Formats: sequence, structure tokens, C-alpha cells
Amino acid sequence: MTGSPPAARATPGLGRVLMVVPTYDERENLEWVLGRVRAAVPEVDVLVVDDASPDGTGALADRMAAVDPAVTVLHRPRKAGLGAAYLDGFRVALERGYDVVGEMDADGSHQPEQLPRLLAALLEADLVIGSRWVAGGSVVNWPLLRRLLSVGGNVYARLLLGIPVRDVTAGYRLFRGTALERIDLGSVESAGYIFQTDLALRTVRAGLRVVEVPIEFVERVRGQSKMSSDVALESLRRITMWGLRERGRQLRDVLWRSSGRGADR
Ligand SMILES: Nc1nc2c(ncn2[C@@H]2O[C@H](COP(=O)(O)OP(=O)(O)OP(=O)(O)O)[C@@H](O)[C@H]2O)c(=O)[nH]1
Ligand SMILES: [Mg+2]
Repeated sequence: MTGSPPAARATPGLGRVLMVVPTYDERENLEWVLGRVRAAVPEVDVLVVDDASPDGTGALADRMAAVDPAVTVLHRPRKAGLGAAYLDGFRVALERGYDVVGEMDADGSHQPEQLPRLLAALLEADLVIGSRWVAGGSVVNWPLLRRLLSVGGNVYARLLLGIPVRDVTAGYRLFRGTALERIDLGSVESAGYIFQTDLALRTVRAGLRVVEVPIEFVERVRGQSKMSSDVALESLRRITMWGLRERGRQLRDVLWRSSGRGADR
């Protein structure tokens, strides 16, 4: 194996960082995005997790990995969802002993040039979310309906789940490896996009520090979106289920306490 020794590839104060980049048919975007990551944060490594993309993204990633030791590729046999791809990527990252594990789309929506901002925030956090819906955050090239759906979905999730995160569906993130070890990845069942909400919820409920930093999210300019109305409906269903379960638990607690049985009075 060639490549820099681990110490030379560490980010000050954080250790070794691996960005996990899931891909499905991103041939038109991959070189562009990974090139920008390597230029913006040369000390950060990249793991591409490809689900046997029919357009040959996996083979392209292999060619990039062959000439750049900072890039590695995980091939999965079939398209099995964004969440499932991340879970596999996280497992590999932890096995390889990375201190920080990140998430980033391969379509250019998450700008590599903003990664230093997320890394700086992680010095005081366990999870950093690059957020569109905090002061200073923005979205470029989204129609009004898409904005409304994202803002509305986030308000719904925040109210129902009772967690103080403004952009719970965002996919530009950094986790400390210790945080991933705490939130029991083995029990995560969310295979699709709801994975993002699931992990944010687990992190908050584990009492870990979550910090949002504003990002400028740019709608993809090349390639096809993999989002669908099924994905959105699945998210709505899951959030409602988790939220009602939690609210039910809170209600039972209140009734228990007010009946005098829960308190030591
Ligand atoms: N490995 C893998 N990657 C996926 C899968 N679904 C989506 N992706 C990747 O996950 C990232 C986000 O997917 P997008 O299609 O851009 O979804 P999105 O950003 O929510 O939707 P748009 O805003 O329309 O682009 C991209 O890098 C996709 O290639 C999957 O099933 N497996
Ligand atoms: Mg996208």
C-alpha cells in the first residue's frame, strides 16, 4: 500500500477524517466533486460507496482510487438505498480507525469548499449538520414547492420528534467516530433517505452535542435525482410513528407521575 502515513493526513484537533460519498449513477459528477474535495481539504480521505451503478460510476471510482491513495471504493451488489449505503460505509470507516466520519452527496449539492466550516464546528460537537434552514443557510435553484416541502417537513419533524434541529433531513454531516459507536448503528433499520432523520434523532437522544452550521445547498446541475414521492411518503410515515411513540411515552410518564406512583412524595 502506498499513501501518506496516518499522522500526515490528520486534521488538527480532530484526527483522521473520512468522507463517505454514496453514488448511484453519478458518472457525470464524481470526478468534479471528488476533485473539489481533494483540492479544498487535501488531508481528508474519501470512501465512495457505489451500488453497482449501471452508468459505470463504480468503475470510474476505481480508476480514481488507483491513482489517488486518499480515495477508496466500496462496491455493493445492487441499489439498496442511501441509508444502507451509509451504514456499510460507516462500518468500513470505523474498522479502519477513522476519528471522524462524514456524509456528502456526489451531485455537487454539498460544496466541498464549505467542509472546513463543518470541521471547525466539530471541535465543539459530536455531530455537525450542514444546514439549509439556519440563519445564513440557503438553497440555490430550488422551486418554491421544493422549498416549502423541505421547510414544512422539517417543522413537522421538529414539532413531532421534539428535537431542536432545524434541518433534520440534511445530508452534509460530520460525526465523531465515538458518536457513531454510541448510537448503535446495528439497530438502524432505515434504508432510505429517512436514515438522516433517524441518525439525528438517535444522536440527540443519546445526549450528544449536535451543532448546525449554515451551508449553501446547490441543486444538482447534472444527472438524475433519486428522490421520489415514495421516499417522501415513507419519511412522513416514519416521523409520524416515531413522534407519536415518543409523545405516548411522555403522556404515560405524566399520568404515572400525577397518579402519585412515579414520584417519591
Ligand atoms: N450507493 C447509493 N447511493 C445512492 C442511493 N440513492 C441515492 N444515492 C446517492 O445519494 C446522494 C443523494 O441522492 P440524490 O438523488 O442527489 O438525492 P437528493 O439530493 O435528496 O435529491 P436531489 O435534490 O433531487 O438531488 C447522491 O450522491 C446519490 O447518487 C442508493 O440507493 N445507493
Ligand atoms: Mg441531490
